[in-house]
Amino acid sequence: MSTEGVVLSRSGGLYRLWVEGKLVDASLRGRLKHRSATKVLVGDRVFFDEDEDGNNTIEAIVDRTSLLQRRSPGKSRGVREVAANLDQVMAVGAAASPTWDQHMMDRFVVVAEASRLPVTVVINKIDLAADSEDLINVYRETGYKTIMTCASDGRGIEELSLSLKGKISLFTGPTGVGKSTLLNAVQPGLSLRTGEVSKKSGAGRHTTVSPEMFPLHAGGFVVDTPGLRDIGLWGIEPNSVNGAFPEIEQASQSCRFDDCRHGKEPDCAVHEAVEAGRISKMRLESYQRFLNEAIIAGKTWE
Ligand SMILES: Nc1nc2c(ncn2[C@@H]2O[C@H](COP(=O)(O)OP(=O)(O)OP(=O)(O)O)[C@@H](O)[C@H]2O)c(=O)[nH]1
Ligand SMILES: [Mg+2]
Ligand SMILES: [Zn+2]
Repeated sequence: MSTEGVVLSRSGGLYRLWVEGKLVDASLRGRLKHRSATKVLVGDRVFFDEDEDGNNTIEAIVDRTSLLQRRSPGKSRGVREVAANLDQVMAVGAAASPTWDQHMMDRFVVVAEASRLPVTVVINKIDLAADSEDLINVYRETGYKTIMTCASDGRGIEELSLSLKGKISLFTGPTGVGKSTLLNAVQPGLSLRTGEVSKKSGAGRHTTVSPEMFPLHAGGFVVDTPGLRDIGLWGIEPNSVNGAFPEIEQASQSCRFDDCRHGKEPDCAVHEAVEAGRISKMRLESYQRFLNEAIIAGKTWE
């Protein structure tokens, strides 16, 4: 008789499963170890058997409802599968320390869109910057769900907890922005390791080393992941890029040309919206940059 469990984490060949409120360690059945076999990921629902010696072996993976993938930056072609069966992605940035980088946030949003996952933009460390409200407004105006947090004084933590309740959520973003600290604030018993931001470079130091999922008392699961320095968009469908910029898509309906790239074309409604302050100039820059990346990568692929 097989038992069903959820994969919380992996360490070498050992998988930690959550089985009706208990932790169980299991390894893979031979055929699941093959290179061509589907990799077992954090968030996967699996069936396992226990032998007479008490060793647990994962026999099968249940069909996934979603799959979050990411690409390395630059030209390397590896696609990484990050986690399975997620309901949503929380893209976390810091208002300061490390310095806020809107293009990077836009990238994380595109990556979630490309895996067809709903994304919430979280801006943490609002205690360290006076302009946090301006940073988040850019996303509020796009229609994305947004949350402002301060893990150190608790602002926004209740709102964050509420949006995690009953769902499987993955935290992603640059290193050092406070993903693990936020999760500790949501559920203090988690005791996740958190790092110091280097005074010199202002950058974090990769305190979290591999994706790990945790059950929430309130219901649902959260996945903490290691921060990324950069993230590639090659091979991503231009449509996924479009999907991550709903405000630009909407305005472009009124451009004179159907195929307007919002460059130097006349009567470009997107440019008009930027000039009128209704669309962020930085967002348009991200959009154009990412579309170029996606299209150029698509061409070299054919
Ligand atoms: N001032 C301030 N510091 C914070 C806040 N949230 C986190 N920090 C600090 O930021 C540093 C990095 O936090 P982590 O939680 O380790 O960051 P992380 O995003 O998990 O980093 P990686 O695991 O490397 O991806 C720690 O020193 C935290 O104490 C906040 O809201 N305000
Ligand atoms: Mg961390
Ligand atoms: Zn246009």
